[in-house]
Amino acid sequence: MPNSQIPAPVMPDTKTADATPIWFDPSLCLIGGVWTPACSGETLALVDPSDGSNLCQIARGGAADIDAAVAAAEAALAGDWGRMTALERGRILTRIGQLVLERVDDLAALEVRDVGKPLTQARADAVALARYCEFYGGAADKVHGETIPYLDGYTVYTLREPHGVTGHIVPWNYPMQIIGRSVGAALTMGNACVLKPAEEACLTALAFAHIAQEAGLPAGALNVVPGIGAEAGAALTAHPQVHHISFTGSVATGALVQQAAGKNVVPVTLELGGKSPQLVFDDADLDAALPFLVNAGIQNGGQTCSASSRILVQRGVYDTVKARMSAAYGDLTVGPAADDLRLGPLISNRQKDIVEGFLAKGADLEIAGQGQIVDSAPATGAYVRPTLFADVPADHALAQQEIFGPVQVLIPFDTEEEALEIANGTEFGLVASVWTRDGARQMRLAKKLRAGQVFLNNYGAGGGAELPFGGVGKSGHGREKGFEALYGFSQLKTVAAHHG
Ligand code: TXE
Repeated sequence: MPNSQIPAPVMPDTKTADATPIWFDPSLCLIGGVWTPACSGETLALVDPSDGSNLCQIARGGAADIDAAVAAAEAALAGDWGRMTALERGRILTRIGQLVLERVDDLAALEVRDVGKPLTQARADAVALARYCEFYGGAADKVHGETIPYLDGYTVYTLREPHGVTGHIVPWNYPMQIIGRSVGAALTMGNACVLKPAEEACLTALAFAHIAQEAGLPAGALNVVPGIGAEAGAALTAHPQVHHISFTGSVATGALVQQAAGKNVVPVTLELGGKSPQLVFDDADLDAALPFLVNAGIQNGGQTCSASSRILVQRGVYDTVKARMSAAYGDLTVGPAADDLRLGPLISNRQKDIVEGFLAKGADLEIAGQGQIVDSAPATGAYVRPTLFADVPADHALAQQEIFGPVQVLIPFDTEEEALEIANGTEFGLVASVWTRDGARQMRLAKKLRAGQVFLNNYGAGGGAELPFGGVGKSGHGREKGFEALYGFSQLKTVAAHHG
């Protein structure tokens, strides 16, 4: 179990010469610009999911560390960071982005070991982190208030101001991307951040903080406290001096975070995953669709909030799509992240157990396709075979619940109305995609699909930093990415001057 507390040594020697070069001490928190052990002195083991070995020890931060981090953030707001102009903040963000780009390989190497992400996908995440910093760096001085025509004798204008101290609780599936979109946007608007990375994977969060320091981010503008969710995470969300909370994770924990924030009456942004569908109509360009149909389900081992776990196919092309996806699944290989296959291990054996539990629930269903785990994959790694189920009833557990593993279901439909009803028929609503050449149908469905993002004849649109992202229903609320995030990480003040 990745969360088990294992006291010192700080840098275990379980890795040989090919071990990840961790160029910083991973057992420390960053508080007020100083790298320091957790107040308790305790550490947690970080596990390499490719083989189950101990990678290193990280700090087991707790309430006292969160208190210190929040105080450091308040001091930064009262000091250099709080006085900085938007242009200066933007320059720092841009510099962070440049340094991230220079260190893409170093960051990717950390993620390969820590998350079990195949190298190509880990590199893509590092590039995306740089992109968020570049995008927000450039946007920093382009977000502004407005003047409002009002009564005679008044001049009214609005100011966009930071919330103050923002809390960021990040999961293990895309640490770099989620830090980029959340911390990047919060810093851009002049907030001071306290980041609590996931206990399963936090090396790139720490690396990012080192890079931010190198880029000249003032002390206390970004503080990082690794630790267990119920300890450091809960302390952060309950802290009365935290003025905004951004959370990405499970529905159950998201509900706890919202409750805690509610007690202090602070806004939250919740991104809680989904059961995102792709709707394939008879007139779809199947050659274009096929790579997206499969990849959107198995990328990062299906551990993606916007994974497409439901493939809805109109009857006229159902057998063709099933046969082609089945063949594609036959080509999928799973193995150690360093081998850079299509799939690496899942994040942990705990996650593997969850996914295998879902596979067991599908025992009565037809398996239309499965990938292979390569022989060289250690038995101690968290590997599961990607699996495609066919003819799955829309109300089946596999078609309703988030699995967070490489599992997709094929669901046949006859009419557009039926497809819409099935697509909107879960408690989630993160993203959805429609494959059809019929322009009117595209427009109708784009309006009626219950989702925060809709893709027409594509899936994910490359995940651009520019595109507002977030869900409806149990997928959460609030939007990250794009300018929308900058509005979310700021509050509007109206100033009304009476001058006669
Ligand atoms: O999530 P948690 P877990 C889903 C996915 C997965 C399931 C469980 O279905 O199988 O959640 O994963 C912190 N107060 N997603 O257990 O518990 C925790 O330390 C404050 C979807 O990892 O939500 C970590 O940093 N924080 C998802 C973060 O919350 C707490 C990504 C996520 O952990 C806390 C990950 C508490 N009481 C999982 N308890 C997505 N939307 O992409 C935990 N945390």
